[in-house]
Amino acid sequence: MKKLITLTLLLVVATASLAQQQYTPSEGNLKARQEFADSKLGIFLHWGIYSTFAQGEWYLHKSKLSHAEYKKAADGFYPHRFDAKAWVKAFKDAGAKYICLTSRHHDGFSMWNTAYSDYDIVDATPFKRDVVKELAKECKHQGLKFHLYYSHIDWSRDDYPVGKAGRYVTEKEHIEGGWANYYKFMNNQLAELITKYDVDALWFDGVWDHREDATPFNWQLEEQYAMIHSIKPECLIGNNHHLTPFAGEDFQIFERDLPGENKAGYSGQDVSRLPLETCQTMNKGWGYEVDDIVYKSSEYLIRYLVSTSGKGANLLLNIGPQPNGELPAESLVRLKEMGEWLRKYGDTVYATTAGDIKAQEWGVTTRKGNRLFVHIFDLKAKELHLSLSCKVERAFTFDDKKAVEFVAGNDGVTLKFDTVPSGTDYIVELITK
Ligand code: FHN
Repeated sequence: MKKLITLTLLLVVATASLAQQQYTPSEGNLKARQEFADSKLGIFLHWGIYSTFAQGEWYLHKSKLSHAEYKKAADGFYPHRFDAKAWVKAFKDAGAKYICLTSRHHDGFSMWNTAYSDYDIVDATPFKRDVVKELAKECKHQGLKFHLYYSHIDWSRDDYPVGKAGRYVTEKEHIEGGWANYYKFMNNQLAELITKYDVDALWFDGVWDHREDATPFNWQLEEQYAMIHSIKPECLIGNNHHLTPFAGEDFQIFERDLPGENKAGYSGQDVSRLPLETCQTMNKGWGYEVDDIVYKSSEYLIRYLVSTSGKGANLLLNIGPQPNGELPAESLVRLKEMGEWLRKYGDTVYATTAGDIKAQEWGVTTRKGNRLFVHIFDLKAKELHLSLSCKVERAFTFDDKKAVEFVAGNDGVTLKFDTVPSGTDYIVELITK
């Protein structure tokens, strides 16, 4: 069985990498990729009718509620404190350059006024406001890129072919012609999203739902991606399938791990040459959970952002908005503190590439042209040896431009400090040749 799964995976990966060579992104797409790669911080928003249960976005699955019962939440979804302008301002002030909102998560509820279902925020809730539209408009107004999460899984429609995760919640096991119908539905919705809201990127999730099928499941992604790119060639496509990118994808996603790492258990895939993005939570879960109150500190999140940049990737940092439309107070504190830090030190992060030295216990490095930024998080000594293949011409603290003494050797330089560097991120800038 194991052999069969490995073989299947190999086949999928081989087909995907072959097809990847065949996709030619447009000029506009390449430009959008570069802008994306330079942007470094995005805000992920898991928000839907599941928020009303305050038990996370998998509540329908976890509770084993019937869908008919779960659906009643739509009639109680009235986020009267939702204010797109205030949300986007908070994200912008935090230093984020884009947002990614769950337009439709696995529960199948659409957060926009879709023409292809009544199970949406305008038709099925007393709120009757199209939050995708309002956020798209505000992002454009305030200069942030607008990305949408879209689940390939649907736990509410009978025509979605039941996968691993939906067995508890989908009443029908299989209906003839289901996939063809569902695929058409998704493509209609995707075309609608791109045309109505001028989406900058689509973020897919759910392919892993059929990973354990005995016969490989054909998601027909290539046709779907081609359809998206035919409507808007510069719309970036990413897929959280936890594999190396497939044909037609424009960036690579990592979940809860930095590229090349696998502490959370979702990764292990090769790191591609596409722009990279790591999604991570501020607390534990993605969607709002009333008891999920232990948040990562701002210091931790700043260091995580810098470490993500050190790998040449973006951080897509998640917030689970409350059912009343407010962002949790704890997340606002972190946004504010990250923004303060980025206003001072953003130059060492935005538009940088991966540093010359891989992450060390003391910290990480980022690079911009001939400037190499040494981010020291935790150093116990007054000296720091850096193995470098380039020459260092000058070294100074980023904060106050004070010269830092350094001794050049055969394999790099040793920085010498008067006192042990301390703080969230003690940055030394090296001018290199
Ligand atoms: O099942 C989802 C989960 O709810 C969440 O959206 C995350 C975000 O990366 N993606 C899936 C798990 O891989």
